[in-house]
Amino acid sequence: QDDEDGQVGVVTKTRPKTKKPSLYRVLLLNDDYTPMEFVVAVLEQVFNKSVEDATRIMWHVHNQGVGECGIYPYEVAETKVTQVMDAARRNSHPLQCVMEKQ
Ligand code: NFA
Repeated sequence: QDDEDGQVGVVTKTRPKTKKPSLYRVLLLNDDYTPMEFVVAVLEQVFNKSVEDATRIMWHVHNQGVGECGIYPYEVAETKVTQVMDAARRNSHPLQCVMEKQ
C-alpha cells in the first residue's frame, strides 16, 4: 500500500487481457406446423429483422431445418429465446428456438 510516493492507497492491478463477453448464436428450428407468416413476424419483432431478411431466414429454416437469427451476449440471447418460446406457446405453435455458445 505504501509505495514510493508515500501515499497510502488501494493497490489495483490491470490485466493485459480484458475478457470479452461470450457470444451466443440464437437458432430457430423448423417444424411442420408453425405458419410461415408467424415465423416471419417473430423474426421481425424479436430479432428486429426487415421483412426481407425475416422472409429469407424463414425459408432457410424451412428448407435446411435450422437457421441463425442472430448472435448476442448471453443475457440478450436468453431473452430472445424466451420471447420466441412465449409467443409460440401463446399461439399454440410448436416453434422451437435455442441458443448455443458461439
Ligand atoms: N415448416 C413450416 C411450414 O411449412 C414453416 C416454418 C419455417 C416453421 C421456419 C418453423 C420455422 N408451415
